[in-house]
Amino acid sequence: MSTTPRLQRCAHPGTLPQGDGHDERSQYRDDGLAIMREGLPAALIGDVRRHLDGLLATLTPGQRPEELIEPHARAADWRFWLELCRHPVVLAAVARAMGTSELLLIMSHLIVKPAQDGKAVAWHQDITYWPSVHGTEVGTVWLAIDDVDPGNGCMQVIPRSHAERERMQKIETDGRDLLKVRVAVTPEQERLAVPCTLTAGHFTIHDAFAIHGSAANRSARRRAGYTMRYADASAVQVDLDQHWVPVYYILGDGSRFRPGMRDLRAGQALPASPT
Ligand SMILES: O=C(O)CCC(=O)C(=O)O
Repeated sequence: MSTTPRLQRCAHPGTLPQGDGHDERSQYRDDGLAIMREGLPAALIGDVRRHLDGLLATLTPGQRPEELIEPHARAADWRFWLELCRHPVVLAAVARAMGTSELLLIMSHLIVKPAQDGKAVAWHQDITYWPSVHGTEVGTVWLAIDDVDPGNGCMQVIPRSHAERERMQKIETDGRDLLKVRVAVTPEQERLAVPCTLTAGHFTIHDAFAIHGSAANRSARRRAGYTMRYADASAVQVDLDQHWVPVYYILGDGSRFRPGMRDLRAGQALPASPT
């Protein structure tokens, strides 16, 4: 049975799926992509935009806005981004989609494609980028900060490309895209790709093996998104010495907390320092 029509339907903001979480779990498990039915409040997204504008104002000449890496650990306003990563709506959605109640926050990245000259992100699988992450159950939240659609280079995901759990070879690109490498995708796969059209505040979750990417932004509209990456703490070990940012134990009953992690479950104070 093809699941593509369901995803295409869900990819439009007016028709985000309704349900009790079962849909999200089955979409994520079967398709490698879940489009969440509940978004973040508009007032919070207004704050996110203000914080983002503040970061963009500090970019030095030559620094690309697609490369605002780990703001929850590196930005002057890291507290804001870290709190966003443990927003209860986000955590509940990730737990439902991934089918776990034990979560680590392992990374985050603001990918901002400015109007007219936003870079493409070539087809890739996230799982091949993190040598310190041992295990495969990692999901990425892609939170829309602006309204995003194919016109301004929204993310596209190839449904069910995660299913074989196969790590594909990276091939060099011409270097004009963000990653400068890609994986080989057939025309048939490309035809099936689902555009993640989202209203600001809504978000998707994709599996670390799912092939995804996005086109350059040549439109007059900015395309900003915040990716927050979560590992299932019951299935993934992170090498804390090798990992470049702190690992936060962000949801769970305490059984998967390990020395060296930071406990950031609901009710825990933010750390004194981001690193
Ligand atoms: O923002 C994009 O277009 C790509 C995002 C991405 O590659 C990721 O979230 O892993």
